[in-house]
Amino acid sequence: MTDGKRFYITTAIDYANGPPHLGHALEKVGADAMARYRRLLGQRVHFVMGLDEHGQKVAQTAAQAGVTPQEWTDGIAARFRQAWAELGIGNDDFIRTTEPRHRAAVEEMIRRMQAKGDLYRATYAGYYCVGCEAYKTEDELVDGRCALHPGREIEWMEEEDWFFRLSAYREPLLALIDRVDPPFVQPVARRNEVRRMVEEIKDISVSRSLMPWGIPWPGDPQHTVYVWIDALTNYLSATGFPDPSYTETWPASVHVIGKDITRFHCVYWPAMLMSADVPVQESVWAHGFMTMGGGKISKSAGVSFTLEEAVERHGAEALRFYLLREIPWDGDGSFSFDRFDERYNADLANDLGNLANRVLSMVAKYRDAIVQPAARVELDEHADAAVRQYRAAMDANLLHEGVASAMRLVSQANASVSVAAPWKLAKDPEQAAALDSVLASLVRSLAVAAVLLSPFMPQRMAELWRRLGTGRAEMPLLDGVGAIDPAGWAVEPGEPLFPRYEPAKA
Ligand code: ME8
Repeated sequence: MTDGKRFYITTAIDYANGPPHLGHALEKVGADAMARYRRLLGQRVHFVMGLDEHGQKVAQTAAQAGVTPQEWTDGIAARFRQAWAELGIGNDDFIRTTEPRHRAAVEEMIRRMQAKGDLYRATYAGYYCVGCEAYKTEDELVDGRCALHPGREIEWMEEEDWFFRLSAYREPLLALIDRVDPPFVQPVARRNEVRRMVEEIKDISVSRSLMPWGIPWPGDPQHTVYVWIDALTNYLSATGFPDPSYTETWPASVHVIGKDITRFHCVYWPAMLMSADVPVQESVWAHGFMTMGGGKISKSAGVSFTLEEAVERHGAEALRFYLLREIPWDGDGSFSFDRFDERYNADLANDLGNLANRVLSMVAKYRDAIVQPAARVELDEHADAAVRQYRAAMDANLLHEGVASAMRLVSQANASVSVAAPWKLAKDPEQAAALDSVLASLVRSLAVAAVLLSPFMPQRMAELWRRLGTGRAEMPLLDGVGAIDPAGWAVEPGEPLFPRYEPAKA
């Protein structure tokens, strides 16, 4: 990321063949937390999400529903937008691959790749998995089916297509993948896998004949553009490409995607960009997979609950918190309602919620709700250390460690309440200054925690910030957190921030 340039962050654009599920949600809230963290650093952020609407899988689903593909995707797009709004995702744009601005960008990419001499006609004969929307080789099949979509029949395809001379980019791709600073493939643990993909690189078919639901191939309308070539270009269309102003946003700082689609983002996409003489994205962050009961969460796996149900359990903000605290952002994890309930009560209702409640009530009771000027105590040092640990974790995109460092501060604050016993200090007039210090350090720790947790729970933390009575509507940037001084704040105790969850008795 260069100074002055926007921090441009994107997520994968989900297939429009079904409504959003919890696996999609994990990716979107993670990317949203990354975007919000960058804003906390004072960077100019541009955050784009969207929907992958073309291709055989979507066309088949629409046909089964008895509607046109466009009618189908219009309905699905509305559901996706609504789900992301309910989860408090602060994206700046939402791009649909059926939009004219996207088609113009795809056509320009094809034109440039063609001008480079990288596109040629040849016959493709091989397997195609509609679930992956990808070509498969014989040795990728398990019992004659796609390993990721065993419920689907694999298709045999034989047709004359347009091919992309991907193999010509082997050396520059290897150099890109081996780059140390900044690493292109992140987390770095995924680098070798991608390197092997590049070592075995072959030219790929990039058009489909007889597949009407897609962007017509420029100059050869019998063909449509292969859906992955179409979809990947969304990152560029959202910047206004080919209008020259696209360089105000492009290259992307990071594409946030799942580990199942690294081949497309770390091999095909940079090669397409090189071919089109467009700068390559700066990095790819490939998060892991969330499972439920050991199984994959996706439409094809037949999930047993909806995203709405997960949101309803304890609210959208608690779901964001749970997903990003529980599932390492650089690896895999599992979702369970039992664990969600446990985390909600332990971390949010007890640790954070009770802390806020107790501290605000004590300031109200002992100091007429006004925080007094006071000397720093040990808890203030813990708060400063938490900010440093948080920053190191978040700079490395380790969101789960970022949340954990904020929650450690919350535990330290709770421990300091038990040790200092403000209710005893309040009885002794000689301890007035000590009581002021304890209360001020607790309020300050809450303020620091509110800022650190704001990328994870933006609305609840804004509410906590308001109740701290800071006198300023906006939270400070991360750099200003160390200087937070709560003297003079007029706190407002109120309803619990996170009411305790009591499961209905059977
Ligand atoms: O792959 N856990 O769409 P998609 C974590 N349209 N992440 C998950 C997940 C899970 N259980 N299930 C899915 C596509 N994802 C293409 C992308 S981008 C130009 C085109 C993630 O709907 C998945 O890894 O199958 C991907 O990043 C995103 O959700 C969309 O998956």
